[in-house]
Amino acid sequence: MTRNDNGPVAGINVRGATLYRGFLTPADQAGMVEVLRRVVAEAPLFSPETRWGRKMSVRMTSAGRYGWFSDRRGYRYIERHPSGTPWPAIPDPVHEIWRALVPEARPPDCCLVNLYGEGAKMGLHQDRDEADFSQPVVSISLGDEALFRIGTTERSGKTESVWLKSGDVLVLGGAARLAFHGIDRVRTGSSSLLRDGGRINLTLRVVD
Ligand code: MD3
Ligand code: FE
Repeated sequence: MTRNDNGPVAGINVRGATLYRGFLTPADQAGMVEVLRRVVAEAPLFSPETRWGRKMSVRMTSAGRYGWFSDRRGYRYIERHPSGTPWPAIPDPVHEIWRALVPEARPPDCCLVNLYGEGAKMGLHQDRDEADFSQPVVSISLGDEALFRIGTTERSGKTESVWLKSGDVLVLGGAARLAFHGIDRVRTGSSSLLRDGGRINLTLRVVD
């Protein structure tokens, strides 16, 4: 990653979250897609079911000690891909982004890879399956633009929407760590980063 050679970058505040626009250069983004292709080759994408038995529109896989999983038995972290093999290691360029933006945090032990194809979205939810909410979450956007919505720690709280673009990185710490958030829609064809189109989001978390 070459992005930080020019010194610190500024983030903008979106309801307590910090958005680093274009944190990754186009070359960084292309390199990231390369390493993610290797992750997906080892740990193929799958479509989890919600606890109500509905198939999620987002396809996903993970890297790191833990992977996020969901089925009728509920949401949880598991130490193996559904095929039974351990998750691949979190790629070095992903660790570099974490260290650059949240150097004081413990290293992430889960890198969730979400792939949004045409029509995929993610309903408003909180990330609260982790043990230590003092640790931040870092989210990396690649490919097509997505309309991201973030509110407060209450489901009915006021929300704010922002388009996340390829190369943007979002840091969720402090009160924003437990904010409700989701993806309302993806602008299909807005980026040519991914050969087959769509959007990838990497969500880095400390699970233990
Ligand atoms: C705000 N992913 O995987 S990224 C998720 O784009 C998830 O795939 C979305 O929400 C996506 O759980 C949103 C931005 C994001 C990620 C984690 C957060 C926002 C967050 C955790 C707390 C608050
Ligand atoms: Fe989330």
